[in-house]
Amino acid sequence: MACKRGALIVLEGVDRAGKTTQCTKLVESFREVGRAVHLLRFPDRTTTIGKLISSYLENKSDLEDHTVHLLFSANRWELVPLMKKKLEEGTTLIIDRYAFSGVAFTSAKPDFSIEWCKAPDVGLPKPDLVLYLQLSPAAAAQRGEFGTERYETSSFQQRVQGRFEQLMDENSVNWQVVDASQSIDEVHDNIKRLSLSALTAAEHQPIAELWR
Ligand code: 2DT
Repeated sequence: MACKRGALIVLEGVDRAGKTTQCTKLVESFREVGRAVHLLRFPDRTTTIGKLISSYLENKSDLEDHTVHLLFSANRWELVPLMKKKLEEGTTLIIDRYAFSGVAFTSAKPDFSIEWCKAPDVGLPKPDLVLYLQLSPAAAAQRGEFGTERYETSSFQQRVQGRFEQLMDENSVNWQVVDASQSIDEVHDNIKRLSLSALTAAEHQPIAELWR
């Protein structure tokens, strides 16, 4: 590799852990120090597939559970050429949710195994760092009411959290748990420190493949 590539950094966690706020702050702080950085979020609701997903999440349409799982995965794959191009140009990608949300949410439904849920995402660009913003159900409840989208109930979110914990047991992925109950600035400082060291470690490594 001629030039240093960018790092692929993912933020995961249950609803209201502060992922979106922290993604924005991380992008801003990388820009301030002159790093090339690009923000992505999944689902990307702007594409044709993303619009189908968005309508499903807003309860405006129903989709069969396996089908919607595969659409979420397809919505990542359709962005892979762009992701690879950016990384190879030296741009760091900060991503709000990735395949781990895909597996955690679908496998929280009855009769879905983690193994089945992972299969369509095997081979995606592998994150150099996955930051898991950890928040207890009690702390999440203090942050106000859930929204009105599909999956936004405390019983479902607790099952999702259990699935994330199972995924984090695997050490093939560089998981780092961040205590999301701290202040926004404290969480940001932790995330920034972990991200900068992932950036340096990734620079001379080829882009790996997830779960392969
Ligand atoms: P937000 O747009 O508020 O993050 O909500 N989800 C997400 C899945 O079920 N599968 C996936 O692959 C991904 C990326 C999590 C999006 C909702 O969609 C769920 C919450």
